[in-house]
Amino acid sequence: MPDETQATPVGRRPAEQRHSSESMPIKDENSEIEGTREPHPDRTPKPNTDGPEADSGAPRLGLMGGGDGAPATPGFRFAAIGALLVVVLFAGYGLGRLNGGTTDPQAATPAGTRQPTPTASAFDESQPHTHGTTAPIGSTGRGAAVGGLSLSGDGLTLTPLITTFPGGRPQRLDFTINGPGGAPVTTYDVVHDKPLHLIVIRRDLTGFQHLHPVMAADGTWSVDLTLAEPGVYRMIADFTAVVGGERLVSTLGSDLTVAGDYTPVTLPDPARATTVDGLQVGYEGTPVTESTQPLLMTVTDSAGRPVTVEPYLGAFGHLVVLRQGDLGYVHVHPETQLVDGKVKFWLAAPSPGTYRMFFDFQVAGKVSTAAWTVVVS
Ligand SMILES: [Cu+2]
Repeated sequence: MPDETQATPVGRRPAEQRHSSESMPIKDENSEIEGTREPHPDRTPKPNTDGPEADSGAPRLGLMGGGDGAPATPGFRFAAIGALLVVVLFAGYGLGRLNGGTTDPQAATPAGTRQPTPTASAFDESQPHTHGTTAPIGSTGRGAAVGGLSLSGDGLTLTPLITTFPGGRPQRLDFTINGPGGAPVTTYDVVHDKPLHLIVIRRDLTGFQHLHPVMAADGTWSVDLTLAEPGVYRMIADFTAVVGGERLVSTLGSDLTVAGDYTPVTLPDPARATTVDGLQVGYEGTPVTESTQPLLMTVTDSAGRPVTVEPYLGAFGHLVVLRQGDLGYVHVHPETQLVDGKVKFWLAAPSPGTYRMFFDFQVAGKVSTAAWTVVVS
């Protein structure tokens, strides 16, 4: 893996170095990406009042075309299903990778999804989808499954070698994903350009980081991690392990702690627009539990002029949605083409509740993360 070890300045940074937006650069000696932290809400720019138009009209469920070049998995074409986008968004990363559509034989499993090899091609990373559920979108009307809530699932166990961190300075986070026999898994599919995606966030939904640890030959994943403030954090590993020829799409989570006085930060109020790195980012659409709805993200410069959103990690954006209360996790990818310059996701909310949505996107070669609070009724 490339060694990109130079610390970068605060703010926007080259895409190849990181994924999230926030303000504090984290030097990542061993990871390909640098993470930064989301600003605390009290430092979050005020929402614009002139955000995106209210909505996009009737949702049109349909096939999305094209490939984003993501996957290693041979191509099951969503198109083949020919029907309403079934990708169920929202279910924890796992399944999203989908399982094809209309005939999912298994119930969704939040922590892991077993995908026998023959059906591994049943999903296509190039299609909009959610990682983490096996349920076809809209099949139940009961919302999407979430991932990241358990240390184990489907015979895999997330095993952090250390879970206590000092506040405000980097420490190596090492962990393994142990297979059914106990030994660390060493074979993973590359999904969206990476074999494993790691989300770290404090329990109050501040300090979001999206990192890409690097794996040693023995299956130990490592990344330098800085947890800025005291509190309990959640690490969520999102990956597809290959075990005995089976592909296990999983999102497993563990707590990490920083000793000290913890003062939970209240989430910012719900808003449709925010500002990050000098860009205005808004969204249209309203997530509900009963159905999968479109969400369209618009990025403009500070003067409100549209800017060009570029592909990043095999897609025009990455949407991580975390539920307040348990940090239930959903990771969604957008349609493969921009829609009037907008990045279009499809999402079904897992339940009523309050969520924080994090949208990673790239403009002019640099990656930013916009975040919004969303209340689903
Ligand atoms: Cu990632």
